[in-house]
Amino acid sequence: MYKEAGKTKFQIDLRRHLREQNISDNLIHLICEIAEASKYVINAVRTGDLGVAGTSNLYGEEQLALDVLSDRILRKRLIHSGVVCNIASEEMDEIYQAQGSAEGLYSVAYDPLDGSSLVDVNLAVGTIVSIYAGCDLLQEGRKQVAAMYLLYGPRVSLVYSVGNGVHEFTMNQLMEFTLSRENITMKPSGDIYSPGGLRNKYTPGNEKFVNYLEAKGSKLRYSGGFVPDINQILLKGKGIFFYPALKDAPKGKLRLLFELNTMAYLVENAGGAASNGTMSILDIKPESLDQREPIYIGCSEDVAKAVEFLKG
Ligand code: AFP
Repeated sequence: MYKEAGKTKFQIDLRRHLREQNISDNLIHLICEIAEASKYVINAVRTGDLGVAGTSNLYGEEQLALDVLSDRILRKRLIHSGVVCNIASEEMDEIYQAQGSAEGLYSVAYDPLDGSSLVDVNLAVGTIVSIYAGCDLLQEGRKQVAAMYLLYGPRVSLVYSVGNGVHEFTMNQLMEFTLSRENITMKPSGDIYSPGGLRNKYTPGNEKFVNYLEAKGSKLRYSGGFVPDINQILLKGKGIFFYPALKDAPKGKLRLLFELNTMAYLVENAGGAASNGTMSILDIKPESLDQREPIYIGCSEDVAKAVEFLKG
């Protein structure tokens, strides 16, 4: 604790905050290792090659050099953490086994650099991480023991939950993460909307939902980066992000394991909701690593309204 300009401040760092949660030492170590790895990812984002890698990922999408490098940074750190069993990444074709099943280990699913195609135009991007106890990565999102993302914007922030509130940390000048917001909570309804996908490919229910949002005066806020778009809604505590099923993409675009489960866990823990239009994202039992789902995520009443329009 120190005094600055007459104010008393508590500089709580990530490790200290984690120690106050009722979680294992291994999980504390793992979350801190991911936070450490993010410092190298930021360096790659800020100074790395903007070209393509000449390879493609699990979805057949062309990988950027930054995707491949960020993936290597995260994976290496996870392997050396000594507390990880299985690792799945949006950038890898299959599960990587760091070590065999043993008591107290965790498995991790992550997107090392979500929104990487936005780096060349200097928009915000992020890292998205889901952590499960044991070696099974195809568990319902509700079974996550921790969810976190890192946002690389004008500032670097880390948002995490271990099921006991949602907390934001901001990187300081010493590159340490210190607590900036504790127990983030969302309002029941909001006035921001972030709609993914081409509108001329929307189904009638989605079209009606957008008309409803515009009629109620919601402002359009969409950057094309899932992490900054969700961060805005979560931290302002209001609004809805959706990437619906499209006429030519019945499962939408976003990935259940690498994008949706993490954000659904964080938003639900902040009092919001996340649905694929028929059920909670966190109750979906994944069938494969590359599963996609439509998503409506944000204030609970706004998500409920979307579901109502889809049924209608
Ligand atoms: P990239 O990683 O290929 O840039 O995709 C980013 C993303 O998965 C997610 O961050 C955005 O919410 C979504 O795609 C944006 O998709 P559209 O470009 O179709 O709006």
